[in-house]
Amino acid sequence: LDTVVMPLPLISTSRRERRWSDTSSYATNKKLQSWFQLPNGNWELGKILSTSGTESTISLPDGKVLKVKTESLVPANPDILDGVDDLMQLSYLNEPSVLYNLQYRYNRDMIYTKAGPVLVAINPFKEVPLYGNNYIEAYKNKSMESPHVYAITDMAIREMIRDEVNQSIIISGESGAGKTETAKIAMQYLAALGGGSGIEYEILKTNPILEAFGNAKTLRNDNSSRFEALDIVHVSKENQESVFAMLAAVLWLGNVSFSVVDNENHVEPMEDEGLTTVAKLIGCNVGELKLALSTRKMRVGNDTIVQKLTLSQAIDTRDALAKSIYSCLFDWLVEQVNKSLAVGKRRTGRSISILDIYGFESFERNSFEQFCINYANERLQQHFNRHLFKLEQEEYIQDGIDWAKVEFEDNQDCLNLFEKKPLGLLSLLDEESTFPNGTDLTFANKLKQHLNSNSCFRGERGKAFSVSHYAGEVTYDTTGFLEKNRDLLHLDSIQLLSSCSCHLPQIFASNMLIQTEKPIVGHLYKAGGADSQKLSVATKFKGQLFQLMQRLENTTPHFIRCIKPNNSPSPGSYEQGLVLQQLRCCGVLEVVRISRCGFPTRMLHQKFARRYGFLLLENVASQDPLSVSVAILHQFNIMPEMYQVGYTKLFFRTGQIGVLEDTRNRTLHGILRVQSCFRGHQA
Ligand code: AOV
Ligand code: MG
Repeated sequence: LDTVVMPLPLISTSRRERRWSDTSSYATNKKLQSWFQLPNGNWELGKILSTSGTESTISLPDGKVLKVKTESLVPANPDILDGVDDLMQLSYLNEPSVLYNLQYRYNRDMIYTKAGPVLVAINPFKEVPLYGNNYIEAYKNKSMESPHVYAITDMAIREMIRDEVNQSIIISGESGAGKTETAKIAMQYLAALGGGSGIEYEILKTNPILEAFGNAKTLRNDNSSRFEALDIVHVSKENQESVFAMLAAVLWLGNVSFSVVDNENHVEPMEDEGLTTVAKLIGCNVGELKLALSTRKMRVGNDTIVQKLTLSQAIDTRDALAKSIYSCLFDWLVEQVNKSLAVGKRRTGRSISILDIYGFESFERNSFEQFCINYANERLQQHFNRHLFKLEQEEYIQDGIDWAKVEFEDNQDCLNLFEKKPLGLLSLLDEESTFPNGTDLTFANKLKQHLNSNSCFRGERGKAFSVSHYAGEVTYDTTGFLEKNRDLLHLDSIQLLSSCSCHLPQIFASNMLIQTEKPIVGHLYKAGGADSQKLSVATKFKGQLFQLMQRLENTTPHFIRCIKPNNSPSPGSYEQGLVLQQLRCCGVLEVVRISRCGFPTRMLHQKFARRYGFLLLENVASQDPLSVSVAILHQFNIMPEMYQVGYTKLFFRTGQIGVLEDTRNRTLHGILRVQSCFRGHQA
């Protein structure tokens, strides 16, 4: 599943490429180094030997001399800027320069680079000597400042304390780019700051449990040491037994086989060891289980009809049952872990959330799963855009500071394609899922009929359609969309599970049905006395996604962009085209451009005056916040080009507030020391 096939970027003709290069302002002249694009798309550094008219002569490192169109050359940075640790420091900001800078660092195991406020992390696919206690210490006491997950986590902690606002660390990138590893590295830092015993340490320890259950491969290697872990999060011995009983039930379900029982090809499960063991494990009788696996109750009007299942329907039902036991079990575990972490813990009320989700996926064949995953990534991308481009610039303009707008790639059209009602991908999918006669083909045709006017949509042959995502075009095959969206778990299985007497009944009871105000998909199901409907999978997914986004909106975000340098995966290999495509997707150059001319740090006049006012040599207690602020700026010699005074806030370029913070901290520590000396003296 990890091999991702991405369309190769059209490097020379892309619209973005034009905008991104600084060629227009570049007057070519002798001896300058310049980027030249080879036919294979890679960039090569050449020396300009001469320029006449629209043509230039360049020499490549291998000695070749070429005549090329001057306008096709892209300026290279002087050697002294090789491998700068923040792309903001590049004199020429263009794609080949950025690619080269990242590669230069990558080759030296410097996998982290700042792109303004964003941390770019390139997957090393090998162990790199950048982690552990010595590094953590160095970042903690600021003796080390090169870009790192530790540094960004440290910043989140400081800002949480300074601004009294919840923080989030949002990690994105393609599948296999290193998101989960990065999340663990961030947690490592938090755990170390907690002194090895705090809640952060326990959170870190919950990782193996969640990973073991969240990953089908490890499930097969279930072993006693993991059993590393259930004790730590205080799952009782009895519940541990039940957890393993449920896992066993899932495995045994796979062994249930069917035999044909009539001449219409209807089937029933064989009454063998598999069936009886499952019944025993989940706590129902064999007859009930048999019925649930061979029939389907449907409500038509006021009548209930019982439909017998064919082999393929029965297999689907069996698998759906296994999957739902597994997913309920997982939800239950997450709940236990959360409960265990909350018990008796001191809560400060402020939090740092670390978000690690599945990355953008584009395979040769893409189905409903990729559809959901890529939709989620599209939302996350919008969050990124909103924070780094839109809100940022709106704030400048609102507060009346001098500012020339920077354009960015907006993905609102694509989100509309998914979310618009009633004519969007999700609505149409739900609608078609409720039609008894709806098929994947009628669904595909409906999309083509209604969505052709959206520029992000393209109908393909047969049952397929394409979406232009921010990260590239993906073609989806609608085969199986309707069934997957309806969710194969039928009423009979739900009833079976909610009535069974297994040892973890709370696992099943509540998770199965979600109560809503109006029916969205399917029939009205009645269970547990309450009227509830089953939501479609896509609608549930969208709901969860919106909740997530809402939570993130209330935090100060810190972004980490993980990059996969090759598809092999192997250490040391850096494929320019692949990296470039990912950099374009997440708008790295635009972010750098904004940050270079932007003012990322800002503070209300009042807060600024309160925070640093006491450092002033003159007494200004009676003055208004703006005057105090200006006095502080003067005393600390902050240059006029380094800040702007807005109507309500002061805006600073990167790094400026650091000097003030340091002085403040030193002064405060000094005062505290004096106070404690004084107290010691008294005692
Ligand atoms: P993902 O989380 O981004 O994919 P992972 O974090 O699982 O990707 O990383 C994939 C593999 O890359 C890991 O198993 C490691 O072998 C390697 N790797 C990543 N980061 C590092 C690092 N800092 N140092 C060493 N090796 C690393 V997905 O969850 O599939 O979207 O769905
Ligand atoms: Mg992952």
